[in-house]
Amino acid sequence: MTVTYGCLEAILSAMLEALIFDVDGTLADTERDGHRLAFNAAFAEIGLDWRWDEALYGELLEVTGGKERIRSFCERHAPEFPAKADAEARIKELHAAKTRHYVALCAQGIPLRPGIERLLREAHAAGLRLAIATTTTPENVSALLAPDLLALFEKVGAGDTVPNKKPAPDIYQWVLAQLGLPASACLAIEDSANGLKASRAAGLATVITRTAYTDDHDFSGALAVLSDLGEPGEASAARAGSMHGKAFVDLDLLRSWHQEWLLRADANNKKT
Ligand code: XBP
Ligand code: MG
Repeated sequence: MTVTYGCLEAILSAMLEALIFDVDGTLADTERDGHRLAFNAAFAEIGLDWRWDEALYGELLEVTGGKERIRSFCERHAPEFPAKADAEARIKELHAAKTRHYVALCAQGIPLRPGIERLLREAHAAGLRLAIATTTTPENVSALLAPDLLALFEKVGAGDTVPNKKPAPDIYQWVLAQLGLPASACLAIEDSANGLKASRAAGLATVITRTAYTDDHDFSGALAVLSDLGEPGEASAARAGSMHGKAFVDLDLLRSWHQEWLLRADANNKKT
């Protein structure tokens, strides 16, 4: 592959301008001890004998969006429910109760994943723009993040802002439009196959930090697949992608991965 100097210069000058973070499973490991417990608390409050254990919830996570997840559960496990005339209204009522319980759980404190606060502050201090692209509701984002961390995000794309939830690219396309940036100037951080499909369909280079629920997902096309972002003294384990000799993910490493991605994209363009 011959890369002309001018072309290489153009590629290398394409700065990384923004980081776009997923929320659930990425900023914090919220699914098992947050959302799942909130769903069960809502079912109990409304008088339904549904209980989502960890194994069932892992299956149900294939469907993104709380309302969509309840509907999918009903179709498979409670077929009499969606047949009711007021099923949609009752799903909305259930989801509103669930969100109340989730916000209460967040108030007790759900810890951020390793490296998240460190990288957010490092990136913000270096002038990178930060945004969120999530399937969960805006109130859940505000409940999870301390005000000073939430304030670092310029745009929050969440929940029903877009008609199609992940793995559709809609929420990432909405965030890119709000930022006024091309995908090539940004990098996404995700935890799941649905999230990766969404970010890649929006043209974004994507770093994966796996969770117990997503450990066996297909992460083909990710820039790197990591245990987490790591911390000084708490090394990140890379299942795919090179850490370039670093023990944890910092802005310098993200910039290196972004450049590698641009060069690969340019080489692929030349092949076509
Ligand atoms: C994960 C989701 C969300 C949560 C539940 O979102 O799919 O639906 O599981 O939250 P992310 P809601 O894109 O951040 O990984 O009940 O508010 O949908
Ligand atoms: Mg996620």
